[in-house]
Amino acid sequence: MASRNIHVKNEFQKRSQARFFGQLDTNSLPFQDDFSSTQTFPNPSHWTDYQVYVNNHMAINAPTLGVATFDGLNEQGSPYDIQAIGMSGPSDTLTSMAFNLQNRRGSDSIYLSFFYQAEGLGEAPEINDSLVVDFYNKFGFWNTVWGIPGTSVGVWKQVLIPVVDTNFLHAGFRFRIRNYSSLVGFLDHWHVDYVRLADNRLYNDTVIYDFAYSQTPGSILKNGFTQVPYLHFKSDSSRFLSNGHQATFKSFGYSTQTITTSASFVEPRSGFLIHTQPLVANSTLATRTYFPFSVPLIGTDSFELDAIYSIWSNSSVIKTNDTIRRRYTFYNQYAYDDGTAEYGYGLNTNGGRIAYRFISTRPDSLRGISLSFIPIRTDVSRELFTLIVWKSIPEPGTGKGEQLLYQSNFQRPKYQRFYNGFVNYEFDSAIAVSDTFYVGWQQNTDTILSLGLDRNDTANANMFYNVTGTWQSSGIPGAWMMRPILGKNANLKISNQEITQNRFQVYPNPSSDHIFLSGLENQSEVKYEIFSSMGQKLQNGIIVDQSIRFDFKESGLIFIRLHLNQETIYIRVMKN
Ligand SMILES: [Ca+2]
Ligand SMILES: [Ca+2]
Ligand SMILES: [Ca+2]
Repeated sequence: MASRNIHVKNEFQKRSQARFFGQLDTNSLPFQDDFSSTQTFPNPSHWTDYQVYVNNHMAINAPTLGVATFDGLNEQGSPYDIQAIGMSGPSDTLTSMAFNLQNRRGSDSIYLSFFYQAEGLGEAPEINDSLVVDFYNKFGFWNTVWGIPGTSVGVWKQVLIPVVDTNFLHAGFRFRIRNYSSLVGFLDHWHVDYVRLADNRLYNDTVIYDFAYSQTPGSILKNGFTQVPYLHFKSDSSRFLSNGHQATFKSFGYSTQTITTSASFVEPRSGFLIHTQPLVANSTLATRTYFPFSVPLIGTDSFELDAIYSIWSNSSVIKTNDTIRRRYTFYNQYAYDDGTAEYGYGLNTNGGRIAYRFISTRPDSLRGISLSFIPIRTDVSRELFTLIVWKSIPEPGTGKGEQLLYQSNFQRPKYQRFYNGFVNYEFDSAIAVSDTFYVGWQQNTDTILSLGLDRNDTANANMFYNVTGTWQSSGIPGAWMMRPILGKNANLKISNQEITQNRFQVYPNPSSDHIFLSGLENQSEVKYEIFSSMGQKLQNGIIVDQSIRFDFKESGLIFIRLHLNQETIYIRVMKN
């Protein structure tokens, strides 16, 4: 699996080496990073490597927006060594830039601190796994100064480590956090947040001062949908819109203040502001309710909506955690999942079946099923299953019969190269569906197929499995990453930008002067255009060496439109 990504890896190595030799480029005290300024990769102006996964969905109740997740996957989202079953070894490393501590003394009382959580919504690290901290000494060696064995106790803890030993007080001091884990995949998770290195601290200096978002805001859609087909939404949006939703922020350290927050709804391709709603209230009112509004349908067959929540306060220390986004897509799928897997789901029984219930608000054509398999423990891409569509199944307690609509034999799990990629399984002919229908499979193996399980959402009321001959409700909380594809249009291109961003990784993001795009290896002559969030064209050209160098000054959110062989896609980048 790794060989497909050699070019990407070379780019990473180049960048890592450039950082390593560019040691003039130092961080200064006080230093803090709460992983809210970037997605997927850590901020390259603070860190010299790219192995941790920066995200906002793997931890439970993170201190602030964004955590660095350590697991058994490398920076390309592939297992370090899928053959090394049952072994624990060094996995992800997060290394700081250098700090010049040459003229510092022990009495400066410099401490490193950070918060960590084991497991979260992932898989608990075992006792022979660990999270460790190393300091780089003046003799050029790494010394391990702290470590903790794996645990399933998932409470957030803060650790403070003194930097007083004179061996560490030198011009090229660096620290790194790393983990030992299973090397075979998406396992043994640790989450790290709010890293601080500062002087004049005490061993009990645990209080931070900030206002921040952490949790994903509530949904504007009801019945657990994260995506709805465009024409279904258009025909009666009131069947899908909730009667108000909530977003919660956190206050750290300060006494009560008046805090303004806002919810804004933006069409991301054009930057068109559809609706905005400010709220002014006491900071103790952390959970705020935003009311429904009419959603205009922009576009003819697809539409996206970004809900953007912001905190407006001069007391907020880290500004990048003052804004959180949630995206809604209206195109050709129903979805209960948020597009990010926290866990793998599967049955270990040959002949086992799963069925996912959907209720279509209008008669439509089912074109296929979109599935996200995640690499975990074993590569199962040679195993077989049968895709199935049912009109009805005997749900527990209903007495209904089983009625098959379609089946397609000899399917195999296919992986996308990065986290959370979906693969479309197209049917050879469209299936007419209306009202209730079920999509799922029967597996022809005892091996767990590891379908992505989104644990930020729960759709268990719609999830059924059958290993004994009797259909039962699935009790493992979450939402399967399985989506029916509906519509007249047989062209199954995916318009969801989140997915696009997973197919085409962009780094660094945010960036000030250039970006690299991976995932374009098989494309020739890719033309691009760059637009501001207001829709103004800033630059265009042809992509050379999978990179784009910006030659405009505008900063903020920009959109890059790529013209590929079959499709046109948009990628969103934050430019500094
Ligand atoms: Ca954070
Ligand atoms: Ca903040
Ligand atoms: Ca998720």
